[in-house]
Amino acid sequence: MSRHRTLDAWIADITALARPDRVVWVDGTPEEKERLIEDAVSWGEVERLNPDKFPGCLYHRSDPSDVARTEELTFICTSSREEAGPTNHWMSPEDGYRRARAVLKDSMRGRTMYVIPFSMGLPGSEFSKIGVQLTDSLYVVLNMLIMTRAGRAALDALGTNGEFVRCVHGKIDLDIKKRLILHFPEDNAIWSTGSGYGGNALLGKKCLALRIASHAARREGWLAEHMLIVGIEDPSGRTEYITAAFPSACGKTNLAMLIPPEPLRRRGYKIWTVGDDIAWLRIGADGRLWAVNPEFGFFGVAPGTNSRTNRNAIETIRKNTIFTNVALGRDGTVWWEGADWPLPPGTKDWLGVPYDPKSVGQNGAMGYAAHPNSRFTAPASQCPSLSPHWEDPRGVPISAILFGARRERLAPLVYEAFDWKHGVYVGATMASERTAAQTGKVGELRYDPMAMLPFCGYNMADYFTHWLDMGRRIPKPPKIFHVNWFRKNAEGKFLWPGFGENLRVVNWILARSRGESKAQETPIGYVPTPDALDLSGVPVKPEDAEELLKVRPEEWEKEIESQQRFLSRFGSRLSPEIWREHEALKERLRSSVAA
Ligand code: GTP
Ligand code: SPV
Ligand code: MN
Repeated sequence: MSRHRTLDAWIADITALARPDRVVWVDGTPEEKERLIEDAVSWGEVERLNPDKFPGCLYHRSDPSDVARTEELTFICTSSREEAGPTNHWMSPEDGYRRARAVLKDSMRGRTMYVIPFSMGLPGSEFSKIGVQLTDSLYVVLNMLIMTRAGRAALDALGTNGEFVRCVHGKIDLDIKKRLILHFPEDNAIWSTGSGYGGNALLGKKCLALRIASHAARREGWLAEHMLIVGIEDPSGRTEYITAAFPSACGKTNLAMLIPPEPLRRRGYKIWTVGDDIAWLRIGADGRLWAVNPEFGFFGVAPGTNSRTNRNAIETIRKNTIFTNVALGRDGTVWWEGADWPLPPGTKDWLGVPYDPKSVGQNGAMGYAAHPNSRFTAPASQCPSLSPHWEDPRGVPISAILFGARRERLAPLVYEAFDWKHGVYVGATMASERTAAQTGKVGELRYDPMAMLPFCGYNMADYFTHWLDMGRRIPKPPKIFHVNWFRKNAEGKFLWPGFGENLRVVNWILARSRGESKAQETPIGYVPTPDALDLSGVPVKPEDAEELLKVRPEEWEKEIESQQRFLSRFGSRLSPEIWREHEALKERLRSSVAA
């Protein structure tokens, strides 16, 4: 029971429907966490890792059918289909509630239902949002305690009549046939059934902080985005912040925690992590755009993480971290593809099958020891590069916005949009190769505007219009850029070393944002002149450096035809300004090819 009548009535309603044996309120104390871990261990939901090597860390294996977001089972339940738009799956609110209630009915018999009050953003700050998640999954509770500010403080911030997002989660039996991830933005409600996986089940994250929040942000004049936030301190001691929207598993965590390459580190460059996945952006009193990270932890991709690619992440996950679907050694240590430590003895893969690197591909685990979308859940507070401003309720001022994609061809390493409107077009026509973060065919190219395709809680045509409106309303808007760390050569090798070296590109971006540094104009935007990017000591051959920055108008003419087909899906709802940008790009390409 709380002091909040509406909250209590709602909990009573769900309790009567799902019929748990017990209802337990989560208050967020360390003693409580220890008790919850003990229960989770005794029920087999998690195992403790080696207490010497990974103190306070837990290991969890998902159901094999439940290892990534299931976008085809994710719905926006608005009164009209038009409101959800052509890129979202839609269900009427009546159908949504009816189906979810039928699945949830009696499903918690014999189980405990946990009540998790949580705050996205600092509890009590004017920009934060409170949610309350009901769940029958202890694994979800333990993750929520890391990813959100959960417990007493959130409940206190709610008072006796504060607004909150009602988040109902039932893992049921993790049956994909009972899986539904439903959003009711008109009611401030989320219902998720049949999955225990991160983005499907930790409802504060993608469901609340992106889908529900983006819907609210349009009404209230701000932006909820799938973006990292990072500060770059230069040798003079000045720190400037950028945000970057990259699709799932395309490098946000890595850029947010970047380690400067040795020569730049020696000159005094430092990186300050503010957030790695979600940014809420508002116009500040000074006319600039300010960004807040509403999360409290990192839910990061494990494979590829090592002390060379991301030492900050490795330091972050040494303790109090939950590892999901990675490989597990007999000694209680973890391993994954791309780890730079030896395979532990007696390793079992993410399915629990003994892992023999010599017979890879024959053990039913897709040939991997760790699932490609295996993850760590770690407290942000443990990150060595965490910014002192990461909990500043005003956020940090943004100097540049980056859109980025995974494209083996076409898109150069970096280019700058001509202005905000053109930048919105660049974001709206972002295409990226699919990754393992969602079910579906890895590698297939798909449009993922602003990296928000799976996360926009309303019609994306209206979302583009909202971005255009924001541009008019921000007195001092950040410049917009597009980056691509993933261009490949004919042999299929990455042309760009990426990771720490990405700071070279970010430095050019920041210089351009200050009106410094040189660029050449191309039909798609400004590209650095060959001497403008500081590549000293970067292991890239001169011909590869040239290729990385090359813009081929003939190739872009094909691209723009497919952009046109994509944009046409939005019909008359698409802003004419987007079409004007499209025509202008077409014209620039035509005259460039003709010349
Ligand atoms: P979500 O948490 O799914 O939203 O993903 P994210 O955007 O935070 O992705 P993350 O930083 O975890 O990167 C995903 C994968 O991309 C990892 O396997 C990384 O090793 C790899 N990666 C990240 N940055 C780079 C880069 O600069 N170059 C290359 N080649 N790979 C990179
Ligand atoms: C993503 O898929 O973009 C993630 C992981 O950040 S999840 O929380 O599952 O959405
Ligand atoms: Mn993400």
